[in-house]
Amino acid sequence: MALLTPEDLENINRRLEEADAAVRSATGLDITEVCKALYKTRPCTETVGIVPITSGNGIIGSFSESLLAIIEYFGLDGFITEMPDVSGYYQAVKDEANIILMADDNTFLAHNLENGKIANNQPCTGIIYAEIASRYLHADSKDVLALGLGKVGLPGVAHLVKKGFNVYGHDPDEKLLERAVSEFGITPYAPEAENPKKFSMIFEATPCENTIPESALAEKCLVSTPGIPCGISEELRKKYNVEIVMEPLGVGTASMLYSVFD
Ligand code: NAD
Ligand code: 2YH
Repeated sequence: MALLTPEDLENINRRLEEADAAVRSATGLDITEVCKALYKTRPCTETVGIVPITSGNGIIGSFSESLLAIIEYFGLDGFITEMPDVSGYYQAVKDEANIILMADDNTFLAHNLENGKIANNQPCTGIIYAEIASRYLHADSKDVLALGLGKVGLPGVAHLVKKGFNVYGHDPDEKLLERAVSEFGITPYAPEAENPKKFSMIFEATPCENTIPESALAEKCLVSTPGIPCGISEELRKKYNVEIVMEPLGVGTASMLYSVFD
């Protein structure tokens, strides 16, 4: 699994402000409003305890600090524990955190200690980026292209199908594609077809560059993508006047937090 790097997290506040503006332009709602509409929850007076975790590849410089900046951006109080791991968890609970945020190399979770709700970053990220795509104000139909059907992409696809969208999907992993077809009834997308379909909404969740074929791009389409690096080139973005929502940590974290609020 790809790990975030300190470079991915540079200027997190500016990235969040830009993402908020992009979400507002695409959907008419800001990130918080999309979260409230999605989960029908709201913050109360929760304090978030952020516990650095040393296992596996260890502490990522600025990961915990970025999480603190993100929760403050969304108007919540929080703190980073002095000690990592089990000692940090103990301190977070003793110091009256209501929600714990912590991540190792595989799992990034939010756990609300008051109501027991727990969230995993991958599905929460997929669901909110899919929700943003589904709310595109300039959509020309209910057809959405989903590229990448892995741990982030598949929950996003399931969410779109549940909302009544027609999902066209692609993943070079045939097992994942077959699963999305059989479980969720999506239509396999074939970019090499003679008259490939164009989309006004694209949800991309891959760790690769240049995944979005030029033939799929409708003029002024929306690309909603958590993928790192970005799946569309600067050249194609300009050529098709593409609107883009893309941010490395904050949008997915907001989705996790709202999914564990009451
Ligand atoms: P994953 O490995 O489970 O899934 C990625 C999928 O993309 C794989 O199934 C792979 O076969 C597929 N893929 C590769 N090339 C493709 C192509 N050309 N067309 C279509 N599909 C292609 O990974 P994941 O956990 O789902 O994460 C996906 C991306 O999202 C990663 O870059 C990850 O770092 C990123 N991510 C971002 C955030 C965020 O907040 N921005 C949060 C979580 C994950
Ligand atoms: O970046 C990651 C993994 N890719 C899981 C996230 C799921 N999108 N984990 C962050 C590890 C943080 C580290 N243990 C720390 O600094 O606490």
